[in-house]
Amino acid sequence: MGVTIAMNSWVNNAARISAGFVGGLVGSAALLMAGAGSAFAETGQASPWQINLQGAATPVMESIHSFHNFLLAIIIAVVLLVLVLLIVVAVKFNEKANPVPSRTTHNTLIEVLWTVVPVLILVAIAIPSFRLLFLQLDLPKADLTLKITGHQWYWSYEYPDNDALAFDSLMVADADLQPGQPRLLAVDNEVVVPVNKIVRLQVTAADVIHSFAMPSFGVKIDALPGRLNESWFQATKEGVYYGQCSELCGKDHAFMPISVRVVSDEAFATWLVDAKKKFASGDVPPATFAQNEPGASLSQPTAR
Ligand SMILES: [Cu+2]
Repeated sequence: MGVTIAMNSWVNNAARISAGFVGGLVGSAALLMAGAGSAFAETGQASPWQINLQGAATPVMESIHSFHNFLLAIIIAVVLLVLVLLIVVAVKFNEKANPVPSRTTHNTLIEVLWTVVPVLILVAIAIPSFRLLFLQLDLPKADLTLKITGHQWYWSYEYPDNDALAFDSLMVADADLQPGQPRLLAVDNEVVVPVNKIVRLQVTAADVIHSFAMPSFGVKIDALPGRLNESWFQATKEGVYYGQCSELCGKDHAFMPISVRVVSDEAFATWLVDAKKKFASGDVPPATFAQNEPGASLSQPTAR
């Protein structure tokens, strides 16, 4: 009896596991065939069992997606070709099937082909690759500038176009998480930007090298002390998007997330008014404002 139950549950488990495995394979195959990809990836943050890039919220990230899918198709074709060749060689030219091997050493046509075809493949990859690089690196005329400074271990943001509004953004501790706030990603003060506007990023660091990375925006740029790096994004969908520091920068490297809220123009204008009041009233440690106030002492960074 006990054995039967154990056997049954074993069989059930095995069936479930294999069904899951087959389902996963079929799902992956369907995904590859559809070339869609976003089915297994959320936009704005990572999702459980994610197997693709995060969904795109900017034109740059959309281009990264299509380039990625294009490369995937090429890679699959190359791997299948090599697999077929290996199988043909193993079946047709093994010792049993082909006891007297041919003494052929050269075939001009094949030699030209295996040189020219890879060159053509590389050229086909290089053209969209350079196009994407130019899209990322050639900054369009910006509607808004956002200055980002990496600190050990938090980010601070400035809006130079808007009365130098500035604030720090720290991770929300586990104990303080509100419903809907993702763990290790939610922050106390989110960056807010208007939808469809081109945002120029000026990225630097105050202490060590950090990296400002927003997967759904297709942005990842180093934040270096003493250097101002530039990048840009144009978020085309409203929502909250998360990113993280992507350069090992010290013991709390994993705890300096980035949260960007993309809102309508009206909501952005309202937020600006509120934020200017909020962050002018001393809610922000003086370090952020030190450079704007002559004589202000350089105080300690925010205690965590
Ligand atoms: Cu960092």
